Amino acid sequence: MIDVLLGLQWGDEGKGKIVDVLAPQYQVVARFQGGPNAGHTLEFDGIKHVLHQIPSGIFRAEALNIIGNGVVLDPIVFRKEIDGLAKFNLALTQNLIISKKASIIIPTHRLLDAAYEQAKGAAKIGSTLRGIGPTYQDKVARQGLRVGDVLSPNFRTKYDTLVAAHKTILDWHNFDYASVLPAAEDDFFSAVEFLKTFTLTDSEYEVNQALQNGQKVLAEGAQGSLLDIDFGSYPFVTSSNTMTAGACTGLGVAPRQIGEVFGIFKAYCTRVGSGPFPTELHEEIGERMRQEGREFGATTGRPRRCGWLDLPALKYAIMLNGVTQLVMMKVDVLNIFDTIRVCTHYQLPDGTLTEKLPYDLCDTEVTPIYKDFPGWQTSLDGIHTFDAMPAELANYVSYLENELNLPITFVSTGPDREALVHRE
Ligand code: 2SA
Ligand code: MG
Repeated sequence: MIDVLLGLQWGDEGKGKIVDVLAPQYQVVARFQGGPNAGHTLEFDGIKHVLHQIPSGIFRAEALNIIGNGVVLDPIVFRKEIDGLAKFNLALTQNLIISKKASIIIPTHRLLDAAYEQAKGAAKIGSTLRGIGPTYQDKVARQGLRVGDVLSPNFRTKYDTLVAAHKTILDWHNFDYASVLPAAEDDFFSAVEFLKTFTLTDSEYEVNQALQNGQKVLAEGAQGSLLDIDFGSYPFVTSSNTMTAGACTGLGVAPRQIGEVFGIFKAYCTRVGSGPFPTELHEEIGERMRQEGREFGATTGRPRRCGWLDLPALKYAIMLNGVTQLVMMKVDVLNIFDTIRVCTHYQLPDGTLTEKLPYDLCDTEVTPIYKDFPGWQTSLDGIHTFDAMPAELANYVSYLENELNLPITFVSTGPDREALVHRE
């Protein structure tokens, strides 16, 4: 079976840490969507490391890591990531393979991302400007470049054709590219040569062979369910399917092969980029949460918007993903609060209460209805069992399990690999 691990909110739930913790049980760890927009943070042995495109199983020597066909890969970022891993002495060329069917981000995709955002003005998505949207656009338009193309003698011609099309759009937007493109292209083509030193393959065969051999595969989601292109708060979403279903198309596995679905959520909510966020805290309390949780983009450094846990949104994500167990992250960030709030319902403008996400969350002003819990206001250091938790936290966790109808099998109490409560 292939297990899936994904974020149930707007990303940054702490997926990287949990993949790293679970990886020893898996022979294969695979990314199925997204690209260098992701920032998956891992901490161990006093080292903090951020991964963008490389699966978070890379630090476990036994695991084969796959960058799947659903990913959009930037060769320049890839080379930087590999360079950043050099000090860890990992057998990277053996432990990492890349789908030939993954899409390639080229320098003009980044420029287009910036041009589109600029044109939107105040309505901008708040994209990470990593070229994600334009690359998926070209994939769907059936004109994109794929990793396998770099092995073709026609690669340069294909590239030039695509860039010519991009330049027309950039010209139309009056967006300067002449001053930056030549240097970016030099960088790109040398990074492509570097990419060729890795195993580029039809990784759907590898994944299915592994499953047939009885190996365990973990699919690692990026961003979060509420940023999904179909079910997120459109248009303030990313350009891929961030949900369980995306693991099937993004790796080439059949839906019936899906086993456990680990749904990762933070004990509160954050969102980076624009778009609706019903429980957002604007005042001093949001700022305290941001500082305490070190809520700044792992890729862009942007401050993340912070707010209380949103159960209607969480229930929606659980439903869409078929979550089988929950993982609750960053609980220690709430140590400082005397009251912990949870949004149980939304009140619509006409006064009715709902547990469902309205179609037009962008235009409908919903008022969150909260239930308050007393905080535990104590450090959680050294706590590794549910029994050792402060009563207030135990109470809060069991309330959520009841509401969400699922077990919370891990509770994370700090960034380090070891700061974790696990219930068998
Ligand atoms: P994009 O770049 O086209 O995918 O942006 C579209 C929206 O998706 C959001 N998005 C993210 N949200 C949270 N975390 C992400 N990764 C980085 C991180 C982000 C960062 O781990 O912190 O460093 O700023 C991520 N990637 C994309 C984005 O904010 C837009 O709302
Ligand atoms: Mg992140």
